[in-house]
Amino acid sequence: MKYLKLLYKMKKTVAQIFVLIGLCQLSLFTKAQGDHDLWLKKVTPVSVNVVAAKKGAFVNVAIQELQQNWAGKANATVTLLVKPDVAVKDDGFKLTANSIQANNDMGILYGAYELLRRQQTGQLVNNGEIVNPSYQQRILNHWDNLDGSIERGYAGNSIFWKGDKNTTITDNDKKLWLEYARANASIGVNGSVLNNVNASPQILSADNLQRLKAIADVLRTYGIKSYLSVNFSSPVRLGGLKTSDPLDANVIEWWKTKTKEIYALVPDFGGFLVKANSEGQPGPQDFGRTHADGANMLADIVKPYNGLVMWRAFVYNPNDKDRAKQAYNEFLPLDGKFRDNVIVQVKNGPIDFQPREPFSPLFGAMKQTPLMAEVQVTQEYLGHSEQLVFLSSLWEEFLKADTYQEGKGSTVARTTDGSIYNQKNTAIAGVANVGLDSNWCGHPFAQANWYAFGRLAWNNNLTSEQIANEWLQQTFSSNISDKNNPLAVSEWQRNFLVPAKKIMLESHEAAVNYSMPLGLHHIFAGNHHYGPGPWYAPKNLRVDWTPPYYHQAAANGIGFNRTKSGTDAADQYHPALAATLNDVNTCPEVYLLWFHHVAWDYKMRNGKTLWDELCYKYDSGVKQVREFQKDWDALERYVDKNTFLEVQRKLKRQEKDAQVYKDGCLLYFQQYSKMPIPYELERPVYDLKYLLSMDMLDVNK
Ligand code: GCW
Repeated sequence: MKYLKLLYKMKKTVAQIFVLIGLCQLSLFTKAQGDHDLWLKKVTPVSVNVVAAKKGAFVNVAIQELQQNWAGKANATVTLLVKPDVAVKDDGFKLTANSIQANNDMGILYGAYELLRRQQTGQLVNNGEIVNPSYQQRILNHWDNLDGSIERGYAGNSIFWKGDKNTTITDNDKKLWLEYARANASIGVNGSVLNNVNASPQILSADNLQRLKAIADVLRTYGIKSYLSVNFSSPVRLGGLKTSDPLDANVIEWWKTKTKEIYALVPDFGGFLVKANSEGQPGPQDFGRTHADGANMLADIVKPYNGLVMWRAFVYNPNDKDRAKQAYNEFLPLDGKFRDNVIVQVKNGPIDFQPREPFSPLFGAMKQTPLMAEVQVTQEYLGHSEQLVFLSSLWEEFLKADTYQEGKGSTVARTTDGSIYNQKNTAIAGVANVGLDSNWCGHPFAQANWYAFGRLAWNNNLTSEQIANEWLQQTFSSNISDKNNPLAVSEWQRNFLVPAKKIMLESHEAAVNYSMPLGLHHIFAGNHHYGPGPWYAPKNLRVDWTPPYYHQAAANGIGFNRTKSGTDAADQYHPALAATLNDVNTCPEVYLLWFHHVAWDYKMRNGKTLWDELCYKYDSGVKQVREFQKDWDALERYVDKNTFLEVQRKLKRQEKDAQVYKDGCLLYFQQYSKMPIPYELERPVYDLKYLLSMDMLDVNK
């Protein structure tokens, strides 16, 4: 019944939406949009005949997409069939070169995007190929504030919220939301949390819920569910109650009424995301209750509506000896205590989206509670939207990391996607990098991170190379001189695709090298996290917000001792892995200073001292960026002028940034190592004194 009503509502909006879709496609012709159209470049379509027995809303969108973007055989007939197939899971589908079969309408639309992607990237379709999603919910988390600003957003203000103007909804807003939804659907993203996890209680005000409805009505066109982050003390701060204790009857009643109000406006509302008792946010612990008490209270309330509660495990308090241990310590004892519509959202690493972290030990360890990984698409710690860093490599490394929890091969991917544990709900989240900038993400290559998140959420087995290949081809192939000429195509692949892909695939390691190699972490400049700040330690700041807490540099060496003789964090991993990590001789060197405090003259496996190796790593990071600059310049004739110049300019800045990192970190650490920078390496170009007082965010602009 509820579903029927929803369908009715959808039909009502379908007409409006089609006008909008038309508008948004038209604008591609009327306005030079630069790279606003992302990887969905407008093509001159080849004619195609699409046949569908039943035409639901998403099937109609699929037909339109196929007709407008077909790049397969001319005059082919494509059949769309909604018919269950045992091998097809959720909104997956079965493909041939000219048919799509799926369990539901949405599967047909995903199938259409896949078929088009194969055509544009020259990948063959195997007859009867089954393409299933790894996770049921593939969600972008927007850290958008109601005033329009975005926490850790580097691409302009929010596309959803506008401060005072939150109540006016323009055609332009709707057009943008629709384009956003289409881009997401094309890569398989099916959910958006519309506001910051540091949530204002006002998000649940009547006005803002009207706006939620307006957004949800548009996003639904492409199968995107809307979710909200909520503030745990909303009953007090918005509702005027005396307490927000999750076990208090009035509090429960308040949430029930609010939830009812939301579902009356948005019948397919996805549910709540909660950051509780973390970084000053309120939570159930304020009332002596547990995270499970808080999550379960909300879960019971959204359950009748099929809603989900995503409860974040990003918790740490200033008094504990090791921040890296805290999420595990707090959440593991709660395993099995959550309702079945709660899913615990865990950041990929135990600390905080660092350039490189080992995976959080919660993955695989919580066996009776579904966990959803949270990765950060926005580049808080990886150069904002100034630096070219392809994050797919980081996420691939994370998803493929072995937890050993159920024997060898228990990768993070498999512990979260239902292939090892029998989770009822599976999901993954990415902190969005989308804003009002005309190219959405700030840096042209930051679009690739949005793309990669969606693709990995759909298929956690993809390689970064495959993803880079796809993205580059869809984004830049309009510059092939003649697409029908195989020679021109292979020339483009050789001279553009291969070198551009190389830059992307090396970019993450380069960033690690010039910022935080060998397991160093969180040695950023304070607050904005752009640039180095190993020295940053204001007297009044809690120590776990200062870099010296993390690098522990001293005369006797550098690194955080998390072994048995230190904080013992390594023992939070499965014994098979803990043994490897605990032993300095077997610990992977990429995590050396994460787990060990090591003497400056410690011998690395290549025979160099730790100090020399550190110098080499920083130096190689700088050199890699210089190579990217050269490689990029050679691609000029294959890229439109604006994009070419913008990337060129940003790479120039990235090179200066890398130099600042290298000089800042090495000169600062040298005060403790008292060893020379190997003479064969280039000398620092900055003075430490200058670097201590400069702000890289301003200086290298
Ligand atoms: O990475 C840190 C950020 C905060 C963020 C927090 C979190 C939304 O510096 O800006 O707050 O993590 O994930 O909750």
